Amino acid sequence: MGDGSAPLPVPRVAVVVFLLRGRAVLLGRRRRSIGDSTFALPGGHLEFGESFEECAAREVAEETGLEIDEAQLLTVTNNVFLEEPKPSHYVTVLLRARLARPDQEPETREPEKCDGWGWYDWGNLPSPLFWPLERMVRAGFDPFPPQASP
Ligand code: 8DG
Ligand code: MG
Ligand code: MG
Repeated sequence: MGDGSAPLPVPRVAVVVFLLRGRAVLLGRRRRSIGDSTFALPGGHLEFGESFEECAAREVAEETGLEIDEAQLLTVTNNVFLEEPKPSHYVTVLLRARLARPDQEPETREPEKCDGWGWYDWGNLPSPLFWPLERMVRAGFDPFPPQASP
């Protein structure tokens, strides 16, 4: 800029993960200015040079201590948060993954950012959901792989 004014805001890339266990997903109650006290997926900002899968594994490990496996790209959403004190815009990349070790339990590694993690049945999700997730659920989005026919 060079004129002393604040830099113009730009869109950022977020990577978030539907971590699946049976018919449940991992959600945590946010402690952030954006979406405070709503239930959201683990995830965060894509760092320079990372693949989506690397970012997913890093963010899940940083936030929950869990190791993920079989990460797969699902979809991307455009999320504009204009009502926030600091307006922001995220292009959010969503992946699904499984636990590398199915007996592993989540830890609250960033208690200043999240109250704690829990497994929630897809048919009985907690409320309120973080609105980008709420919007996907309302639209009928299903993060589970198609069932193999018997
Ligand atoms: P970092 O410093 O660890 O990189 O970031 P973070 O503190 O973990 O960021 P975050 O807020 O958890 O995630 C970045 C953005 O991703 C968030 O502000 C908005 C967007 N986002 C969605 N949906 C979801 C979601 O379900 N969970 C999370 N965590 N972020 C989401 O659009
Ligand atoms: Mg993070
Ligand atoms: Mg996060």
